[in-house]
Amino acid sequence: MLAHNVDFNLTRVCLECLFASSIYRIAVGSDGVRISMESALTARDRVGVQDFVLLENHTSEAAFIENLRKRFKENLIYTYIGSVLVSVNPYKDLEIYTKNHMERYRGVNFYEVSPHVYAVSDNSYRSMRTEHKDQCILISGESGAGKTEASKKILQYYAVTCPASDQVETVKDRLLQSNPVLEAFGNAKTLRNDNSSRFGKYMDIQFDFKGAPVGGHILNYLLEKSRVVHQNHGERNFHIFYQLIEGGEEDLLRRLGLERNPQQYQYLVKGNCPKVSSINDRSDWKVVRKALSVIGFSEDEVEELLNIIASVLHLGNIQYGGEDSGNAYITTDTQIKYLARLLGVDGLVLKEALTHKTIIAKGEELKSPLNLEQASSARDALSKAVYGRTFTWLVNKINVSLTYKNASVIGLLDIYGFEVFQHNSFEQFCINYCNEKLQQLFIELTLKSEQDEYEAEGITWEPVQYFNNKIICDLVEEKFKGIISILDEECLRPGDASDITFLEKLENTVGGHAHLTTHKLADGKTRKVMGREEFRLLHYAGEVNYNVNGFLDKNNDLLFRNLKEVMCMSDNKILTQCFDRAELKDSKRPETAATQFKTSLAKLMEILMSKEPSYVRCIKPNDAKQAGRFDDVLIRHQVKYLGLMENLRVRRAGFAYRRHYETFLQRYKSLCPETWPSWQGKLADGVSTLVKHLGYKPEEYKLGRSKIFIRFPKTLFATEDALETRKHSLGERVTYHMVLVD
Ligand code: AD9
Ligand code: MG
Repeated sequence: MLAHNVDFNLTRVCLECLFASSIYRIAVGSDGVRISMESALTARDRVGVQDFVLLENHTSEAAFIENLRKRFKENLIYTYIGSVLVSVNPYKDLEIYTKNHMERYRGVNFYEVSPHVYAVSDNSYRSMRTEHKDQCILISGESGAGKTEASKKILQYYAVTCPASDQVETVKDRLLQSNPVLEAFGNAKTLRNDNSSRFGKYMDIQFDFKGAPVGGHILNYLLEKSRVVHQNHGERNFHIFYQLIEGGEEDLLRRLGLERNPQQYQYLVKGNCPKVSSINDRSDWKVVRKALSVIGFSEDEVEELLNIIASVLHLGNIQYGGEDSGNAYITTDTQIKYLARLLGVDGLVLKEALTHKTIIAKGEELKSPLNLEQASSARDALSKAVYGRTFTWLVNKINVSLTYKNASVIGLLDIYGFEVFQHNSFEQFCINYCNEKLQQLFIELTLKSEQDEYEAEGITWEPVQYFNNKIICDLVEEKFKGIISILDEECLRPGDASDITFLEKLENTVGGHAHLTTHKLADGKTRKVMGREEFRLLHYAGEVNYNVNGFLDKNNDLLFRNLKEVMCMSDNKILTQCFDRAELKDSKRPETAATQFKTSLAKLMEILMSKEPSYVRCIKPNDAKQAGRFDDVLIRHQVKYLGLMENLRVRRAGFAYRRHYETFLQRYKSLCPETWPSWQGKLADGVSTLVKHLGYKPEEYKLGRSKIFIRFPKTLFATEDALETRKHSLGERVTYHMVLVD
């Protein structure tokens, strides 16, 4: 029996026992240990139940949310649905992540301790070790719900509790230090989260036969590159730009030609939000610099990396003028001078490439001038490409330093949650498609593992009905008829293809689909206003209107050939790895962004399917990023789209509780004269004798090969209450003993 909320300094220990849902207060004083017990009912009233399957009214969303609220008030941010961990972001530091806490969860059975992300971590670790099966922990939830924090806590848990050695220490350090680096380059302040991950991340942690972490590997998904050149009001560009400007040493900034004022840079002023109270760019800069050297970046590599970051800022400050002919010319020669030096390219060639485009037609190279608008978007396309590819290079570099090994693995998935904004674009379309895929996986695997257990134990059960969102995944990804195919077709079609023709094609091809509506197809019954440039998808999590503006450009993600050529000529060693000359020779059109994403998601699903999953479902309690605020409407919405009620239904459709015979008998043997003080025969017979004595009706339970399955929580509660009465009659000493052996 382990505890949470334990504070030895205060000499007051509050133990919450999961199984009994009772609170045992133990006062540790100079006179020894005193134990008092709140009644199970009072305790349940105050702190709710630790596992939603124990809720009396399990179909009620209101009861579900009430339970979350009670626990949140008591700073109990974790609750289970069976083995799924639900976590509510406390928006304050809780004293529940100390080394003592880690020790408490180490090697202890999932159900014997209070819900915690460490329990999930430990459970996966032990399953990996004992069952020799690769594991993965899937962390989901909307922006700001606490996914990245949860993934960091899991990583820290392994770093602290797993066996160590000198070589392992290096890997542990690198694994841990990869976080600040990737966050600096891949996270940004958004309206929803001051440290929002703008890329998806899947990280494998590899363990050797002794269970020590010996390596790792990171896969990154769809960085939100558009942020490099544009930020909405109240948002920022990626952290690294501000860190460099605020924290960079004087001579470094001088070398890079940068001023210590973010407002000087066009790419940093769009959101009008250079400073964020919760962020200290200067000290973060130090952390990142240190992390880069721990990971193994040489000074030269860091220099080249920073040259690239500074170049992006200079690119943003390139301005154009228009000739009478309409052709664009560059008015800011200083930027070109800096860029030529930092990128290691010829300034004149770069200047030319930023104002002209070349195309190869019939084997001949044709050059034509760009107008103002075309030149600005060519410049922005270059900035996005340079930043995006450098980010991928960074991930690869970290991977090399983590030395990939063929070992047992625990994978951590921290990927963007479902997003619905006022204005939803291509990025939200991709992110929400990703969430459809994960939901599909979640439903399949949760149901499957449940069914597997019944099968293994020889228990018959009625499969539960659930909404299979495969229909939406197909709508997005099907060959020829799926939205991505239609979008790609428009991207490839020469001539008058535009965002609007894409929308029209959607109407003509999938207009009749139950999960897609457009303005033209809206039947008037729906009250939500829909723009003429929008299509609406009915996702499993709700309706989202997508504005098609920019879909073709973002999907094409094109960079003019001559700009690529300039980058290939760069002296910067990172850029020469990012821009390969072979790309220029390849006449095949590169895959579109959506298709690349679809392919990488399919691979991710394969990886996840091959592992045993655990889930952390994160919930954001309010939009104000404030501690102590529990916003009902917001939470209800998340409970709905995370599919938590469905998850609970699936879990409850079978049997709410299952326990190994031995554990069950040990706990309740005192309730039956034939099993008390000990049972000598077969465990299954002992359990059978015990439950018959307790008056369980046949429909209330089933006996499997090694476990008893109890259908309703109330059966368990009645047994618990009987136990409580019995404990009182036996006296506190026995009670204490029984708590500890549970
Ligand atoms: V996003 O999809 O990347 O925009 P996340 O990753 O879900 O989002 P994140 O983990 O970054 O959210 O959490 C947002 C903020 O909530 C953090 O910066 C912390 O200030 C706060 N947070 C989250 N989890 C915890 C926690 N367990 N304890 C304390 C927390 N604070
Ligand atoms: Mg995050």
